[in-house]
Amino acid sequence: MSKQLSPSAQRVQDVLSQHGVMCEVVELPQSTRTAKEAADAIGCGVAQIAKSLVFKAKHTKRPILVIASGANRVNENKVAQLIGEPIEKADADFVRKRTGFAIGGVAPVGHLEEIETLIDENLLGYEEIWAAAGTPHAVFRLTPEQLKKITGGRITSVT
Ligand code: 5CA
Repeated sequence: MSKQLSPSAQRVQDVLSQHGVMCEVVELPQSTRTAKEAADAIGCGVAQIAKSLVFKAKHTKRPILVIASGANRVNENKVAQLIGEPIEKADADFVRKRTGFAIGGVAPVGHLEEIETLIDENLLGYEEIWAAAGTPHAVFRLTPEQLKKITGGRITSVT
């Protein structure tokens, strides 16, 4: 029998189930707070970590989610071009208020509101990727196709 998930991780698990994807959220004793820590805990390459980064659009103040390969640095100018306005880094408070998750555990789904989402095309180069599941100890494995399906994100170059 699997252990009970913490409330945030369970929220992510519920959303995954609602989408009909067979993904299982796992809570690890090790920290998965950063892409590097998650890769070490899982035993995968850091590039296979789908990190969910929240930015804030400068004019409209809306959140923008960029799901990037853990190996990549997001090019903010490119994201700005794609969404049609400049962006800035979101602070911890903004991230929590708009997604419902704390930094280090932001999942690609299960946010408090619908968030425009861009997906790093480099993630499509892997059969299996891993994403955060609501806490800095929770992750789940999925395919790039499943990531596209559950987020409705636009696959594009963000680096
Ligand atoms: N759980 C892992 C992936 S499985 C994870 O969340 N990794 S991450 O890279 O997406 O999350 C860490 C990210 O949070 C950093 O890349 C950074 O963009 C952001 N971050 C870290 N500290 C802060 C901070 N003080 N303010 C705003 N953003 C931050």
